[in-house]
Amino acid sequence: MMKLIGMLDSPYVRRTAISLKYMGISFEHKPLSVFSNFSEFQSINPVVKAPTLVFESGEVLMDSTIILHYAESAVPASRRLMPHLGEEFRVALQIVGLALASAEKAVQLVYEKNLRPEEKQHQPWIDRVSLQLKAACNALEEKLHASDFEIQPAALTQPFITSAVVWQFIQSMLADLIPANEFPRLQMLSDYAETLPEFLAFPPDGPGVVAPNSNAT
Ligand SMILES: N[C@@H](CCC(=O)N[C@@H](CS)C(=O)NCC(=O)O)C(=O)O
Repeated sequence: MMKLIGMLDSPYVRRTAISLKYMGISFEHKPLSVFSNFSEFQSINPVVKAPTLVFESGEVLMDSTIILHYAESAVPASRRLMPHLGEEFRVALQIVGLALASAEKAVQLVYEKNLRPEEKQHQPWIDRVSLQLKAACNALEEKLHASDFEIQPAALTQPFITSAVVWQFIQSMLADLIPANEFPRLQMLSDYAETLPEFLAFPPDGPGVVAPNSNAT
């Protein structure tokens, strides 16, 4: 069976696990941390990036977008999570792009704050990344508002899975900077998504996760 390596406090790992489950792809989840399990992770993928997908053949894929791109090609059209054509596809790509940019900026801030000693933190960089994070969240909120998305199980496709997972991550790590009440659409989506079996099966505080604000991803 394929193995998905990485901890669920990573929004990239979590969106991949939830999406694979939605697509009906069987896999074993191995919650290794890129920090506290560095050597074990390195023996599986020398680049030590989470998520990593390991095939039975031993072949390795990394990067959530690449893994999900592969997964989309491995299931029948009815189980795919991305629309394939036209306007719907373009809007889906825009939403996923904004959600991933929000995740990237949030992770950069968490790494800057948790991995660097305080005296080595660089305020201009923190300011820049904070501004980019806010811009991405604002644009994502607007895009969700403008899209026809209705909150119901059938609508939980890739753009909304990724938005919900990323929003939960941002709220758990950076709620002071990005207050939930300023983003009602994202908060509503996240509240709903977190009640679904596929989300509950892969909780952000799942196996191996130490505590919020730790650097365990
Ligand atoms: N673009 C990548 C980002 C993945 C990523 O940055 N994962 C973090 C964990 S949240 C990681 O591997 N960090 C260790 C490192 O970058 O050295 C994806 O979509 O999978």
